[in-house]
Amino acid sequence: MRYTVYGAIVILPKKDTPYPFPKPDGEIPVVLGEWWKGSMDVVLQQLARSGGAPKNSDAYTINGQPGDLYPCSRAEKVVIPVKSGKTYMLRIAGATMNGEMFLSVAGHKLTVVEVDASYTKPLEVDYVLVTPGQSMNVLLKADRPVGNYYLAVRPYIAPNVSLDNSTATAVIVYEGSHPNATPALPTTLPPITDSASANSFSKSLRSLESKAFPAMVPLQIDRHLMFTIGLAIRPCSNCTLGGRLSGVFNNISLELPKTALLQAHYFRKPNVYITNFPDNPTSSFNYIGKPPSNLMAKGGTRLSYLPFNSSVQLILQSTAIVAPENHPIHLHGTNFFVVGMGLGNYNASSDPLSFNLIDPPERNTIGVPLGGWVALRFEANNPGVWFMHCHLEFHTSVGLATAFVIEDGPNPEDKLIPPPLDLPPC
Ligand SMILES: *[C@@H]1O[C@H](CO)[C@@H](O)[C@H](O)[C@H]1NC(C)=O
Ligand SMILES: *[C@@H]1O[C@H](CO)[C@@H](O)[C@H](O)[C@H]1NC(C)=O
Ligand SMILES: *[C@@H]1O[C@H](CO)[C@@H](O)[C@H](O)[C@H]1NC(C)=O
Ligand SMILES: *[C@@H]1O[C@H](CO)[C@@H](O)[C@H](O)[C@H]1NC(C)=O
Ligand SMILES: *[C@@H]1O[C@H](CO)[C@@H](O)[C@H](O)[C@H]1NC(C)=O
Ligand SMILES: [Cu+2]
Repeated sequence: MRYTVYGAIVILPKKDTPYPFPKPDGEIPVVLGEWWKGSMDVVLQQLARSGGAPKNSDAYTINGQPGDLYPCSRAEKVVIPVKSGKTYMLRIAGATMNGEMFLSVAGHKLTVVEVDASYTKPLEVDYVLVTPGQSMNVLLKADRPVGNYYLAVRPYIAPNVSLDNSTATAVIVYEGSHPNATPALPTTLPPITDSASANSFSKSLRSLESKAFPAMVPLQIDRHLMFTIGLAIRPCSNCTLGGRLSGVFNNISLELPKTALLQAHYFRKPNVYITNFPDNPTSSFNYIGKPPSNLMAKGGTRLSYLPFNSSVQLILQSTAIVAPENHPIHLHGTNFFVVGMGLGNYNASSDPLSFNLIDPPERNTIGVPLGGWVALRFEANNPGVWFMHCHLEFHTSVGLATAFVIEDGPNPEDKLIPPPLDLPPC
């Protein structure tokens, strides 16, 4: 569970593969976390008992500290020392539980060069949005007068959704400035419910698409999929609310089996899952309009089967069922290209005309716009069973998840490797 995460795994480029931008003078991990006063187990027990939403967190953190705007951590705030004229790479990791975070540095521009470990065309911005599960490398040039500047994060929250709305800070301290001098707060951090800023940032990213780092966007599509995303209600006899708020793709909330999905697939164990996840919504309605009056969803362990090497286009369409929200959807096992993104209902005849098949961003987690859709493309060439889920911890824990079963290919290197000899028997 991410609430125990205190650091980041840093992936460095190979020695003979330099960064496709001038080597920064320093690299600074910026791990965004979320913190509850008290035991996380109790929060989870309360969630299970009520059937509703979990208790909001008490703070967001940067490298483990909430910073000056909370009463508790003034002495132990995170200080990031910099020298005038130097350029630093902030390695930002979104390890919050439920908060999708806007991040800005007072007085400074940020230049995004990498998202989810894939290089981008340099993008100069006043703020970034980092959802749980996303990572991002941004360059920060120490080109302002010597002084102290806040790096601040606060969440992007859908209207009518209750979430911790506090602001965490770290202090960027120029050499020659007093560490206790009062820093300036960024004026560029978007307001908490600012969907336009969230969407415009996500839409501005482009793959680097260079000779050394080409964007291998699938052009021929073998399989067209469309999954709606949202919340719904599932029966719950012993919940205090009488039902359980659940997360759904195509109206199906994932029920996790006792046997691991990958194990069942590898050993061909029957009756653990069925590969009949619907390729399209089973009922079509105005997804972004007034939700249907029946909020009930189905449960099931239904997965999507993909023959080896099929190229897939997946439309993720948000719905307004229970509450419209931006859901950060994360796919395991392969990256995808975000070839399209828009507001409203996806239109299969007109929207593909504006797809970017040249330099779309390559990611593994994408925030699906509140009241909108994204179009993703990927090659199913990594055999196994791969989870796809909303990276808001609450939503994934109540079933906003499914998985792709990707079959082995013909060559030895295209086959799923056997489990380790010490795989626990239960
Ligand atoms: C938020 O709730 C109000 C009152 O229930 C409603 O009028 C409004 O449409 C809701 N907004 C969204 C985005 O759902
Ligand atoms: C943040 O949440 C608190 C408590 O829920 C609320 O009183 C306050 O108005 C919220 N602030 C903003 C900026 O939404
Ligand atoms: C979802 O499934 C439930 C249970 O079968 C059904 O009652 C409901 O109408 C479905 N909702 C949608 C939006 O398809
Ligand atoms: C898989 O597809 C790639 C091109 O997308 C092709 O080069 C490769 O030969 C295919 N592999 C198999 C086993 O069909
Ligand atoms: C989809 O777009 C086409 C072309 O613009 C338009 O004729 C059609 O009405 C649209 N469909 C829907 C459901 O809006
Ligand atoms: Cu979600």
